[in-house]
Amino acid sequence: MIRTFRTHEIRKQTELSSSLWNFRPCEGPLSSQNRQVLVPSCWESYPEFSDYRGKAVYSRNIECSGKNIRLEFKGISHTARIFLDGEQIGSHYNAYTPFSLIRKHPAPGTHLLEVIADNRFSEDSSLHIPNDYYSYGGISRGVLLEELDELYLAYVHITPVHSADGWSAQIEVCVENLSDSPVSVTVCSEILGHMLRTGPVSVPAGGNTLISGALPVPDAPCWSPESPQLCPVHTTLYQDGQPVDDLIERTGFRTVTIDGNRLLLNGRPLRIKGFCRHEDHPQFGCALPPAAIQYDLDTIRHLGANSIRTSHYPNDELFLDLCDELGILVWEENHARGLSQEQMKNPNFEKQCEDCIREMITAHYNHPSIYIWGILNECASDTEYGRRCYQKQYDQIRILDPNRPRSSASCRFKTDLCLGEPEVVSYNIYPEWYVNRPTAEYLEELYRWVQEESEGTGKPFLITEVGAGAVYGYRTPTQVKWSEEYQAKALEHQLSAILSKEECCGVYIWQYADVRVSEEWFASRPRTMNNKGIVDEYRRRKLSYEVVKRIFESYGNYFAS
Ligand code: ADA
Repeated sequence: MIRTFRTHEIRKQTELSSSLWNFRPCEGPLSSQNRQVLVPSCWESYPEFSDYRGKAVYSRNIECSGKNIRLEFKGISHTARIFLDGEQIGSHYNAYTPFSLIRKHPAPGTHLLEVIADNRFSEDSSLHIPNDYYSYGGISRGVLLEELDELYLAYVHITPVHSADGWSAQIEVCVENLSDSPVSVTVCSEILGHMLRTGPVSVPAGGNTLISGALPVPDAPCWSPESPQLCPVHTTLYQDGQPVDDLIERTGFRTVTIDGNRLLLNGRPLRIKGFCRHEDHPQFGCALPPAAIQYDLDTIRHLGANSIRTSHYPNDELFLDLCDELGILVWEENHARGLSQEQMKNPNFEKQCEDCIREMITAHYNHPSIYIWGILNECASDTEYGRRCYQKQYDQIRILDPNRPRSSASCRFKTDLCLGEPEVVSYNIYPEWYVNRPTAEYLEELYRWVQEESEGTGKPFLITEVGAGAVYGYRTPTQVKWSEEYQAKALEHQLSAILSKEECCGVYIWQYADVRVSEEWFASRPRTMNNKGIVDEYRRRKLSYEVVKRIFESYGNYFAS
């Protein structure tokens, strides 16, 4: 299962994941051994590979008819090289964004597909570094094999627009032409029986053409956390009047706007009650199967939360499909955590961030659950060099998606230089954990600085991390740090102070579940885990679970208008 719905009726699509592949490490004593493993998976889930950091080869045969083929990889952790019959046909950096490769007219018959995945740390990798989460190895998300004619739909982006006339959909279609001559095409998009026909339009040889149009959908149902109604969008590509390709997407008719210091969802002032969640599990690494993802979403809703922050990277599309269907709001962010100015000066940093943002927004644009794009969690936003990097990434997001607000989770207490560009000001704070001060006092001092001395004055103000550590099962009436009692007490104080502050538009708890961290972090992370989950890595509830549930359930999804 790669998506929760079928994305093609015309295009022939074969799922190469949910099947066994050959696996062989490239280094070490086991490199002579071939074994069969299920893809998607992380090699840390295979016996003897729980801490393997290196390269490995995944391989399998594929059958080709002689038509063009398109291979889509939803995520390979963390650097990939792709080979067909021993010839490299592509490569990709970053575990958390999808990429695709086209091979024109492979000979009919059986071909050998090989993927070399590499999860080593090096100067070549500016974003996957030893960190307070684990960089796994493997083909960690779905793989698709598709057959294409000479023309195909690369993507279809749908923007819901609400006006006095009701709902309409702004539709942008990207048509690619694989042939050696220009071709005239027409496109038809359908939503709830309403049809938008555009063309004929010429698509240059070996190039692409963007085709846009507005489709009134007056009877569109509204998407909201309370009523997450989704609409299929079926787009068909025609050449000489014949259908040659199609793409089925989904949209949710909702608006996200800013009004003063409020985030509005469908015109109502939204209160965020959320969790930061890593894609991490002791049995599956970052390759959580659908049922494990669903379990987490059900638990987060059981806790009275309405949002998840994809800390600190774009998530699997399957996760986003489920959030769309369950009405869970998503803060999705590009891949970065806690990079210093020096680390941001890695020569690969800017391109690797730019690629991640482009791939994230191109692939995830249509998900109504995503209400905001985040960048550069706790990076060097207090330096002039850092400010230039933030500005470039905010500019890139504005071009790719002018309709969603932008933000960045900062830890630069009263020194942040990057609050002028984003629409929302967000901070990670740890009073009563890293900072031994009462939450209400610490929060008020930060808020006053933002309003009176920063460029973030008057903007929506969001707490994107707050929490405390607790080792599951460590119980003590003395309530010392790392005990479950301490975490429950700290979160009671933190959440009460933040959610009772009317100027604050919400909170994300750090974090949903305990997660594995890089071995280099052992000194400050008991069990070499980040233990700030309100459930442990096996999703066993800590004492704080009921505290969070009680407080979250005592606040609605919206402020009084
Ligand atoms: C930071 C960071 C998180 C996590 C947290 C912690 O806020 O954004 O990824 O490391 O600190 O547990 O200290």
